[in-house]
Amino acid sequence: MAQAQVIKMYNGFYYLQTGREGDELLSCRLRGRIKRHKGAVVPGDYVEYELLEDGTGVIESCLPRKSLLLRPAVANIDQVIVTFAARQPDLNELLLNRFLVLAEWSGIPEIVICINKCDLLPEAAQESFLQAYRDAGYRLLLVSAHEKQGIDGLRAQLSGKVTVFAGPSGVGKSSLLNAIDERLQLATGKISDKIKRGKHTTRAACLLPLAGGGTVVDTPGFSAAELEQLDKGKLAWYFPEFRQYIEKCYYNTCTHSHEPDCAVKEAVEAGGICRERYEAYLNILQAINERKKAY
Ligand SMILES: Nc1nc2c(ncn2[C@@H]2O[C@H](COP(=O)(O)OP(=O)(O)OP(=O)(O)O)[C@@H](O)[C@H]2O)c(=O)[nH]1
Ligand SMILES: [Mg+2]
Ligand SMILES: [Zn+2]
Repeated sequence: MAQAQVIKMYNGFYYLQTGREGDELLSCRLRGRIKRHKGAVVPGDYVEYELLEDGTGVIESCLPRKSLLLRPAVANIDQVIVTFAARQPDLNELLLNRFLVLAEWSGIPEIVICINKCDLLPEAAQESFLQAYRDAGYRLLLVSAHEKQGIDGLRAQLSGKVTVFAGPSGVGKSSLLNAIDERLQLATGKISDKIKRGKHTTRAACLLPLAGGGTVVDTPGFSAAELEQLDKGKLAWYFPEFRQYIEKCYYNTCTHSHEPDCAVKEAVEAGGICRERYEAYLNILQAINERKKAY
């Protein structure tokens, strides 16, 4: 049976890159028996398919995945670029932390933070901007799609990998991809229009091959990353700079919130862990606790 990769998913159709004439995508339905559970096949998946007489296809099965990002659902990615704007909308650090936890949880090997719209940030503020995240070990790229600042560095970061651009609506994910490869011509939108229409400019995740090598996934922005299924015992491990302290806590079930002799809390007091990051941890922990109670 033939195999191909799912490039996008839209209105119940799956579009496969089959390498056929004209590089045209093959639109497919799922075979009834794999249809049942949501997320059975997502963009990035490699599938086995059968060609039908009407020129469409039917997906018979999904091959094993290397990785799976849950929100947005994309399989087999190597890297997430968590994208936010320096301004417009103002950077919401709590939300940034939620995206980072989501990416760590998904087991994506490389996580990079990209801050767009740096043309709106005074130059003096750029140097120490988000220092806590650099200290935590994240690569931080400060860029501007409009001023074409930092675009070469971003392009180099994408080469040879499958990368997802994740982040809230309106931060400029599509604008950045257009700046990286002008052939893409992705639709972008004014924030005021997005609010009026209550819709995102980008509607569905789609894999896009880049001129300079590598593949990117443009995704619709979303505001509330869903973390409720996360195991709260693992949450601290998704904050890389906490890891060296976790096993030094007195209780091995320590949640690093109210317990005595907590090495994480001590590190916060001593300055080894940044307070904003610790507060983001507590906030997400509380959200998990409240959701669990609600069920
Ligand atoms: N000042 C400034 N504005 C930018 C920059 N990049 C993008 N914008 C503007 O930000 C707005 C949103 O850009 P999009 O690229 O549509 O944002 P998006 O993240 O793809 O949004 P969704 O598809 O809804 O998730 C547009 O009005 C862009 O012109 C930048 O570097 N600087
Ligand atoms: Mg977009
Ligand atoms: Zn602890």
